[in-house]
Amino acid sequence: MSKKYLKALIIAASIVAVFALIHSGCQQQKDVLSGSTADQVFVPPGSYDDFYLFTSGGFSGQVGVYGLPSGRLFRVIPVFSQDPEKSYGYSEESKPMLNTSFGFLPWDDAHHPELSQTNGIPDGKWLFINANNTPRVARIDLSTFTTAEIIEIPNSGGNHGSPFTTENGEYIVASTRFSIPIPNRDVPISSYKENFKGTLTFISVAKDGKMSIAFQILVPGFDYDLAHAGKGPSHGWAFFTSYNTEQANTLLEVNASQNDKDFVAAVNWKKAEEFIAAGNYKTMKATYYRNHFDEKKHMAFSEKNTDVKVLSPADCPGLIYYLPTPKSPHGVDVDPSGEYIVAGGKLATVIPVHSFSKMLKAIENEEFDGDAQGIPVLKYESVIAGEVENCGLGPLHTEFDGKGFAYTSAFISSEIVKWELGTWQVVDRIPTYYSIGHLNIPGGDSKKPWGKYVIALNKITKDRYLPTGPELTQSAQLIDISGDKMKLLLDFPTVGEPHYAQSLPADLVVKNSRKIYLIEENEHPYVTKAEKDARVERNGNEVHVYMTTIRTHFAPDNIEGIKVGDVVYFHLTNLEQDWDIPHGFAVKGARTAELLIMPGVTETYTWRPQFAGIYPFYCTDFCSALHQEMQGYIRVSERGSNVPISYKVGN
Ligand code: CUK
Ligand code: CUA
Repeated sequence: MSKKYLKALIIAASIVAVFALIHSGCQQQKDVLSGSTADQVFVPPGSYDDFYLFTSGGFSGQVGVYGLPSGRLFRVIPVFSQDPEKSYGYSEESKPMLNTSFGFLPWDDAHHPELSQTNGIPDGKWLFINANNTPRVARIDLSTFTTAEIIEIPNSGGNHGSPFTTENGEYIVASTRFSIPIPNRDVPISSYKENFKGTLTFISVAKDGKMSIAFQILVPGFDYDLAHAGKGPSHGWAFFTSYNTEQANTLLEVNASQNDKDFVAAVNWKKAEEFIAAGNYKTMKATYYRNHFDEKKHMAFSEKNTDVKVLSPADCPGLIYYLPTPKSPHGVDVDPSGEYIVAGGKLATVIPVHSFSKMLKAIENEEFDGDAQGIPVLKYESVIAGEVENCGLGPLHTEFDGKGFAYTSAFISSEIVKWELGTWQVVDRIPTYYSIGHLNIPGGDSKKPWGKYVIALNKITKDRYLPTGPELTQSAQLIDISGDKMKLLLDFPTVGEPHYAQSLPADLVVKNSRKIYLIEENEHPYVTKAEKDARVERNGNEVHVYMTTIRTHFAPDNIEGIKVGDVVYFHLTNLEQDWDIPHGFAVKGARTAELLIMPGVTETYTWRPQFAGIYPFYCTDFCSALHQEMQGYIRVSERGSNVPISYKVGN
């Protein structure tokens, strides 16, 4: 046996040994997770997470995915912002997801995750979330934990009260935080009262998830803050809080805090459907985008829409009523029975709870207290079910445990206050660290909460964590609510600012979880389905590289004939058909993020070589014991050189 041969044999044997080791490690871990091996081995604490928690990233524009009760971060889902970790917004395929009527937007501010529901109960299919700054709603597919669709909302100055769902996703609602002229136009800001309006938007969701703007309602120019749809008896209605009924356009902290009561707008969307069917609407010109990701083609497409149906309350009697609500209310939450509508009056000393059945009666008996720009205002005494006293300072948001109790966050007094529906008595309270905004109970805004935990979503963590320079992390706190007394279990930091969160039992999501994309179903126009088809094609100064990846090499991995001035498209197809085996791709000097290509997927990376020379490329995701060997070279020649295109893998 020659020396060379022996060396090769030793290398081969050690590779096999390394694989065997890795494999047995995996097997052991699997056994531990499935509980099939006795006594041994380290079990990471919290391995048995039984809930998913989805938090909004706030100003990061993303969604955080955590396990409960461990509080461990599993994933960050990019939605409204570019994310180099997932090449979202960088790969050619994903860029169209961030198209808007203002062009490509690499960032937004995301506020409220909302799980899709069937019969008023979270079903684990989709997660919706709103972009506040440039008004949009996104739909995330929970089988892949990726953003599947983003729709822009026209005629909106800022989309905050969104994206809350009706019982079966008939609609996702969206309300304008900032009123503006509609249609938007050049007017003096001082003409606010005359020219500025708000809109309440209803987005319909098709069976396959496709979103479209069904209609909008033009409303007085207040600030519409939050929303929730009715359920059970109140199914067919949606509720929106408003502040700044003073219609101030400067120094709102003073000028929008004058009125003792602002409004909850109650909208009868079943009636709205009748008005639409009767043609009682105006079609307004408005430009807005809908972007969706095609799972077979593995790329996003943008479509431009040009008009929207708009209803005016003046032409639609019975469509909308105002419920007077103290004072500059923030959250509005409907209890599991659908009877109680709880508002969080930031500046109020009580939590006002409206009764849906009393509201219907008051409408029938016309118990009005005048109107606001033509919209009937119901009498406070006629609709109020009760007021929760001693509710803490700065009540913001309420969730429900399904056992007759409500939990309200109080920002200023930094606590969660537990109170009883019907008696309106406070029964327990627990401090939060610090300055809680939203809170969440699994299914806590649905018809059937899983009332085991409440999660506090805190704005400020001073002294709670190690300092990290001028900005400290925001945090979540996990609190046990299975007994009479709330018990703090755990604190954990969050990514971005967790305005709201939603959670649900893990099995509702796990059962649909996708492991790979089938290579034979890949319809990407630049797919390479087998290594033998890998190739490089020149077309003028455009070069298309059809490259494949499989453990542990690229094909081709030597490329020559590229010239300065070329635009090189690397279309990488990951041929793996194994769970959790993505490959990465990066080229020296390329002005984009690396790619991370899931099994069976094709992704494209654009490179404009600037200087002649040799350029290495490599896999950026540790994919096997020979990951470090997964590399290649590209030769770049001067502009006008006559080096022909050539490529190869192996000798
Ligand atoms: S908001 Cu942040 S605490 Cu955007 Cu729902 Cu209330
Ligand atoms: Cu492929 Cu590392």
